[in-house]
Amino acid sequence: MGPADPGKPSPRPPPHTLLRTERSRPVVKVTVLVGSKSDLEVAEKVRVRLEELHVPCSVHVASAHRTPDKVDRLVRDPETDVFIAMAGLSAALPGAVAARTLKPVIGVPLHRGLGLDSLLSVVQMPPGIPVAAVGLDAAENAALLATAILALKYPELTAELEKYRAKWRDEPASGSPP
Ligand code: AIR
Repeated sequence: MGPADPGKPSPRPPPHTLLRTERSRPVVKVTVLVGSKSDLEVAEKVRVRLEELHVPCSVHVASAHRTPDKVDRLVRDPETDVFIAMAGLSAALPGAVAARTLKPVIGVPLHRGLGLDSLLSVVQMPPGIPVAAVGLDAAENAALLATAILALKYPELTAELEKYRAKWRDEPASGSPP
């Protein structure tokens, strides 16, 4: 093969192509777990943002307290690179996931009771088992942080994050996500 023509930009498949298997099946890179069906509204915000960033994800209801076996099973998924776990009240789910994997776990405390209950449950992990905690109900930041972690392995996702930041710059007065 000869040298690339410097005048021509090298063709680069879009990220969603790079994140597919040979059989063109999208591989789930982010597994989102919520403690209850009542948490699905926040999970949907994560899913939509990840989809816009071309990151395949799957969402599951699995509670650290009510269905621990299901949490066990989901954490064993070999395709997942990053977990996002969200729960309200005594929010053990992010910690329960982190206890079972060496992969990064993002914890989203949900504002169901006091707010402080779930926030401290997610933030105050014991030394040795880290959870990357975002703010209360912070679906947007959870999706972006997951994408930033994935971008270390799939550098094309950096371009997606740059596009996202550029939208903030274009609409600096708006407080809502672009
Ligand atoms: N939860 C479920 N199992 C353990 C916890 N901490 C949380 C859910 C939800 C809240 O309890 O994540 O935010 C209330 O759940 P439900 O099902 O009663 O609406």
